[in-house]
Amino acid sequence: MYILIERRLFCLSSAIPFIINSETVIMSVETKNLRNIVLLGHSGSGKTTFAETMLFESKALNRRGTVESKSTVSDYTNIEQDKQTSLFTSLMHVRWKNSKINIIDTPGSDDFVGEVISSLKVADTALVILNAANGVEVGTELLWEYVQSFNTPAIFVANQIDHDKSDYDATLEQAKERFGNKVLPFQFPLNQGAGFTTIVDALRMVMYVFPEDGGKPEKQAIPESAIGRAQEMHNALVEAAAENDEALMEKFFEEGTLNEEELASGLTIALANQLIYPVFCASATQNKGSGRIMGFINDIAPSPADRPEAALEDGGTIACDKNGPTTVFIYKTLSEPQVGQVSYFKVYSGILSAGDELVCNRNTERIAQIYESNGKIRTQVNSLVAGDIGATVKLKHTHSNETLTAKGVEHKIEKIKFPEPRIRTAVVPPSKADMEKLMKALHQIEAEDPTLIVEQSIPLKQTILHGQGQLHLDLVKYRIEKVNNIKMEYERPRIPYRETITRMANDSYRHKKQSGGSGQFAEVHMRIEPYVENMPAPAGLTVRNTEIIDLEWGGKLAFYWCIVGGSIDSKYANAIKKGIMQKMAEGPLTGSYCQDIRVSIYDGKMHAVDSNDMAFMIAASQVFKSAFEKAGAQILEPIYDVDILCSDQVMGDVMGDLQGRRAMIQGMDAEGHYQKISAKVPLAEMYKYSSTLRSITQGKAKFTRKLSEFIPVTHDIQKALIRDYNSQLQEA
Ligand SMILES: Nc1nc2c(ncn2[C@@H]2O[C@H](COP(=O)(O)OP(=O)(O)OP(=O)(O)O)[C@@H](O)[C@H]2O)c(=O)[nH]1
Ligand SMILES: [Mg+2]
Repeated sequence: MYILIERRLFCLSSAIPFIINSETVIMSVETKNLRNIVLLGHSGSGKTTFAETMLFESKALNRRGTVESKSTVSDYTNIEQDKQTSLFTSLMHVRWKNSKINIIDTPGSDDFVGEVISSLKVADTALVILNAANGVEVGTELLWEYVQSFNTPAIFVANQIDHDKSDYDATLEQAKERFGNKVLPFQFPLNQGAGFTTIVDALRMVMYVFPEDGGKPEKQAIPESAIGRAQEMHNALVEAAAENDEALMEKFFEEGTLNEEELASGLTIALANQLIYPVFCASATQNKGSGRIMGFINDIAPSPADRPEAALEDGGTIACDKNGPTTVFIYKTLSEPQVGQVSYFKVYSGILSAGDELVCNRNTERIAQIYESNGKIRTQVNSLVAGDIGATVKLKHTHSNETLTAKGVEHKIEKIKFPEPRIRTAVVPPSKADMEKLMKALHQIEAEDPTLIVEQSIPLKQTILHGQGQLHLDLVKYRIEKVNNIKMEYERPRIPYRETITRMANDSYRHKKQSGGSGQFAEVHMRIEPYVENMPAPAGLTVRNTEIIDLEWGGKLAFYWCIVGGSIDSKYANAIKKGIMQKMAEGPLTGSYCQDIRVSIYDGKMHAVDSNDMAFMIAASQVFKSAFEKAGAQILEPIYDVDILCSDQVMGDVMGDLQGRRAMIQGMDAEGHYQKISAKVPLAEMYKYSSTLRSITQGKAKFTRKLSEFIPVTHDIQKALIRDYNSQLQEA
């Protein structure tokens, strides 16, 4: 299929205006010719620079930018250029031989793992960039878990071979050790380090010698000194290619080798099924090696149609077929100055054409323009076929992680699951006038970034942001200040404590008010006890009715109606329950949520004229408070399960720091070259943990956390918390 493409100017960033002339080009794009590649790897391994060299080598660029001169195609936003690191995924594409290769560059920092996950969702091959001077770094190991969970075929690139400290063999060994024996070298450098020029290619059995400033290499015969190693590698590749196809295996046994076509066919199967992880070498800064890797991607990497069918929300699957119903999944949105929301998508099925009307959640969206993208430069196209990745602007109703389909088609692509937040902060409330603007802006960022959660906490009386790390939260602040022009400060977030009781207590309260006409009267007798599942019925009471309520903040309220002889009409039960719930939402000790309490209403009084729902609500709330205080009231604090992955050298520092955080170490396990420490840590001790961990380990550790349980605080902490709360009440 040939698509007419009109090339125009689109300046979407406030960074540097970009101008290109209008022209019209004809390009061929068939699903089988598409290659969707995601660049992954530890921060600083060279992903963005590698993307730049791919663009340059394929002539999509005529001048190569650098991260240092803030001129790469991928890192085009001001903040990425300021920080000299990628913060958002960025979509680019090149033409190489028959293929259109879509390239998604991702940030290596663990704070932006959401960007990695959404890119892996739509990519068909991962290009894992290793820094050959550092070997396999912790960020890459963590990313590998996601590559595995998406079953994405992967190719390793040992980058920075020109680095003084480059050690290809050590990097290869580490990769085998961490990622298994499917890691298979296709190349090795002959002269790594400052004078790097030469790569031996064991697939083609040829040597590539690069000019000093990189680019197209000269092919030469492999020298005697390297032929043995090259042949050994080649044999391993031939064996790997033959292994997964009976016909190839037979041929291999008969003839002891395979021809080029057979080799390609076997390797294609092996790569697509994650039976091999090829390793290549490169220097991104010196523009050496990317051409061969793009050639391999063109020849061997799977097209979107070669991957398993995509999972749908309803449990079914959908084939990547241009004749299927148009199905478009938004994997990322980003608002940009002067443009508004840009939505990045993959066409999972059918053909998306400009002007199409598609449906998402019963809302019709007209897709007015479709773009191919190279960072901030977007080129308008008429249509994109199944498997292709592109961008559109100004969608009104459709957000990240949602599916647009042709009218009458109901299915949805299975949503991306994002990890739990790892860090929280509170926002210092701005002026009343700015508050509304701030909340709107925060919710806009939240809609674009599913790893950010904005919570307006009523019990904590704070706006809390939950994110992935300090850098992540700093980025939110930067965007609010620079894009929305609202001053924003962070402060220490309060802790969501819980309150409960430790023993049984009985109490009663009479609410009586006589003011002018009709008065208010209600008397409630209540027993409260700590609630545990399957506890025996309250001793000495006659239970008429029971209700176990799951509280929205966690834990339970067991509400027992034990009135005999009609001392309170059962029509007031709901009002009584409401009064209790009101108090449970603002606990008697510190205003925190209460949980796991059984309340039995066993006696009371009512008045024929003066009793009403309001009176019973007040009486119930009062008696709950006074009974609670008699029942060994206890404050509980949230405890998190924290898993830290770190290298041996920094383990002592990580443990020392944990000890200062009241942590309870649960275990230590070796994971490859890393240690995994599992600990239970009170949330109150986790403030700014992500920056502390980064600084004490120089970035050589990563952590995840998950709410584990609420446990009682010590007597001293409880006293201090109650004192603080009471002084806050007096100040208010
Ligand atoms: N010597 C050498 N330096 C490189 C090479 N590739 C990248 N660098 C340098 O490494 C640093 C990081 O490069 P980036 O391309 O920003 O790395 P990245 O993987 O995109 O980093 P994040 O976006 O932070 O995850 C820059 O200073 C690059 O110039 C290489 O092949 N050789
Ligand atoms: Mg980068």
